[in-house]
Amino acid sequence: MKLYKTAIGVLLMATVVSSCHTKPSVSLDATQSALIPRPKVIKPVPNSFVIDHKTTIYTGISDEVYAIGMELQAYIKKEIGYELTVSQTTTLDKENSIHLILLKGSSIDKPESYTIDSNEQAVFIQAVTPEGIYRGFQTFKQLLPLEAEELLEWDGKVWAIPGVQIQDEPYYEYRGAMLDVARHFFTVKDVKRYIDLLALYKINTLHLHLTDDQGWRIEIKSWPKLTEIGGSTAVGGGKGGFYSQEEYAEIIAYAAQKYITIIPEIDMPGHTNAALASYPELNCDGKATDLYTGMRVGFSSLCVDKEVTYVFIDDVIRELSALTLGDYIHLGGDESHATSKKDYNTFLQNVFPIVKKYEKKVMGWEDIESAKVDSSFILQHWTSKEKADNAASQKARIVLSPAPHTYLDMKYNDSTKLGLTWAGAIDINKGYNWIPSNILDVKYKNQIIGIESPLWSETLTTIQDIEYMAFPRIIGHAALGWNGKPADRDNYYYTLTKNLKRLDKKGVNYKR
Ligand code: TNX
Repeated sequence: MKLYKTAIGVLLMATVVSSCHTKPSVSLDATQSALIPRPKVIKPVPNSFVIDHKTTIYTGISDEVYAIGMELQAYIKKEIGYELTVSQTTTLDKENSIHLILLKGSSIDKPESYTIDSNEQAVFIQAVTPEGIYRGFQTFKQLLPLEAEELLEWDGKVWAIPGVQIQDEPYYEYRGAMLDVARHFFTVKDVKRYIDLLALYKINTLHLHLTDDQGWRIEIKSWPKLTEIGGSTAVGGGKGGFYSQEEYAEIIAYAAQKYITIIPEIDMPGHTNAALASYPELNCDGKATDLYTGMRVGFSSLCVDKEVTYVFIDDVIRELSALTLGDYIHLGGDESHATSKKDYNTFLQNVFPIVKKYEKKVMGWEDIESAKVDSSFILQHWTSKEKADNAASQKARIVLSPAPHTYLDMKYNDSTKLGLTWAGAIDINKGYNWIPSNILDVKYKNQIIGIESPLWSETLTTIQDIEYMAFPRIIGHAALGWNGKPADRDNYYYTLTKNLKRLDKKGVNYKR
């Protein structure tokens, strides 16, 4: 028996069976890995799989799975320096190999389900979709110890994944984050960094709040002033910014590689001052408003009676749909206090068919239920149980973002410098300890498709701010979405604390 040299090694015992050329036999305990979200079934098996420089990754012929194999290769290279061979084939030889296997149909039925089997000889990550393999790859990374260990009498670093059989699938199909890039603008690089972090916890949707009173952040070629004027500032009067369509497409493609769907939101008829300041004709009185850099809500409205309003929306939805890979366009619809109830419903009934015309479906905040929705809609609950229940009674599918649990822009506690307070403080416990299926009337339980964590950016200006407010609370939301309910609290805290060391390594500015 040899002990590893480093401190964490105290837990890890290894037997060097023979010379330097044979892999050491290592026995790690899979139940000690800090896996978040927790897989449905974990069965430890005795012997661990040791990665060495001769380990080969087999992906089969699928280009998508091969791309995941390449990402796995890059990860191992970065962590321990071994550049493993990635073979776009399958093999019967199971010696010293990691297999990403795309199954054809099978008892695994949800698209993101996967299994991991690892033993002394090989590791198998199997799923019926590349997406499932990708989710399994995230678990695989969490199974690996944080650091490769220098093992005495072994020529090189030892990095081993515990022997284990895992069967896993998500409880909810929709596990989302929302980022407000309108109140303050965040660069493509910032958004990619956020995507990287979300993917680690199997979040599969990123809703981008692209427009609001303070800024219009997506280029619309047929209405260029939206970004020229409307994108030129931000809360507090900073310089603003926007994504060109090319940059936006780059974000979408980047997210897609991590099996994250981007849902764009163009908020309307309220939250539209940036558009109203850019084009006078969108205002009922024909006069452009001033740009707005404050934090009030509910004062702006598109002009419901003007034909040009719908020409404008048609152009925006057409250009945006052409860029959108997912099925949904989010129309906002919240806090339209400057639009009469009647106008609000008329407006939305005019706009819904435009989204349909471009072969997309409508997502909106729960408020849009008043305009009549159906099962093709996703409505997002944030504050009114009554509206969310009404939406569900019209057969809409529901994403839960109850503000008192999921609003990442709420302060953790009184001493948090960033953030707002209107929905109350949200500490780790408040964020994690709630049961999604209890939020709506119980008869609508099956219409809940998942949860989403909105991060409004009135008070946030940097990626460090984003990281601070999102982490670690969003990890709890990701776990809730995957597991359907919170785990035992002590167990969760223990696992979370351990897991956060991975974020330390990435330099994430999470709230300690
Ligand atoms: C409410 S949540 C809003 C946003 C604000 C947020 C601040 C929702 C649909 N609307 O306009 O940014 O509160 O927490």
